Amino acid sequence: MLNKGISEEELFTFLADRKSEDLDHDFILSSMCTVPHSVAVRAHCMFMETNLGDPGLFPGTMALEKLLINRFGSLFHCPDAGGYATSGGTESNIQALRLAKALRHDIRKPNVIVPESAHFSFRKACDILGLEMRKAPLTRDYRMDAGAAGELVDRNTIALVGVAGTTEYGMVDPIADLAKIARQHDLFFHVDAAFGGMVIPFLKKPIPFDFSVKGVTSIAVDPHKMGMSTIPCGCLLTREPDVLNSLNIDTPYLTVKQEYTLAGTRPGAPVAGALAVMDYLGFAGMKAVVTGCMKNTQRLIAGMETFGIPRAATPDVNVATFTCDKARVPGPWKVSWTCRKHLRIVCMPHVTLGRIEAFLKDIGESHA
Ligand code: 0PR
Repeated sequence: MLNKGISEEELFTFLADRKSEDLDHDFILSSMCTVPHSVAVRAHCMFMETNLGDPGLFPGTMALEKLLINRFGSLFHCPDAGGYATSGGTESNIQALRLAKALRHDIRKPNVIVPESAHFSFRKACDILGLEMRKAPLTRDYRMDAGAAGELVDRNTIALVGVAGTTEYGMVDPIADLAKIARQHDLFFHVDAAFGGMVIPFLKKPIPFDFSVKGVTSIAVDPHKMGMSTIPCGCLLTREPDVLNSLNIDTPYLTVKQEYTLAGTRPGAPVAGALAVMDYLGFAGMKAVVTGCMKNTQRLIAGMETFGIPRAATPDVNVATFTCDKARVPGPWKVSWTCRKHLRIVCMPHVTLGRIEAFLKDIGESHA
């Protein structure tokens, strides 16, 4: 801590200098986050001091969280779904497995089955919760092999996880087949739609991944990814509105006497931000955003292939992957690389057609 404070001007000059060292979004092609929508920023600023950890003090903000969950419930074909706003996909996934475990406390050595492509947050969840994580292999198109997943089920299995919009390849796992397996074995079935939840419903041909599929127990979706909200905002939804109460612990001196959330203090600001974007854009506006991102993804894939850089997969959502030599990607572009060493680009809303063309021009030159 500084002994004596510094002037506001000195302070903000210092902060601005540090901020100027951050990368310009114009060149960020690797991120699943984006520049927040202007209405999200405005709403966020309005709710800066709100704390959903003690909701009785902020009943208005609490109503917004309820509304946000209702919006997602309706979008995911279960208007009565329960849920709450988390800090993102990691917390939603941890809480989903925590819930699955709480519902099967009779099982002493519980295991969960996740696809090999599952986000690393499941590793964290299993560590914290003391669960054995069984990885089901993928089929050649990078989707979870439902048959192989079924073979991993035994009497200690408490949950099955499918991903709708995988982090690395943008694929949707065979949710309907997995749901069937979950129903056969009476398993908790969590769908990680942290990324795809705000993409798939707006596709030309939406792939069933949500509560319309019988057997889906819970869904993770992140407004701070394709929902263009401010960070941090995720949501965990449950088909049964009250099932989260099995995680309740006593919170005697708060305005609510029990809580099932993981975080204590929880920001209301990004929740207001997330709802602001949804209500400002509506279904039609969100569909336009997703249509643009998907078109840009297709343009990127077509452009790369004309340079002899083949796609690694044909994605269901706006994540494009390629077989490409690392040395040939010019700076200052920021791309990412999958575990299987494929070049990965996420066509987020800030990655406009103009940025795609600029990237194609640069990589085309480096391939000439
Ligand atoms: N589930 C899926 C399918 C994800 O893709 C992610 C994150 C999570 C869960 C976890 O979400 P939180 O990070 O919100 O807890 N996917 C990205 C990733 O790890 C997140 C990300 C975002 C990474 C921006 C980099 C970046 O610049 O790749």
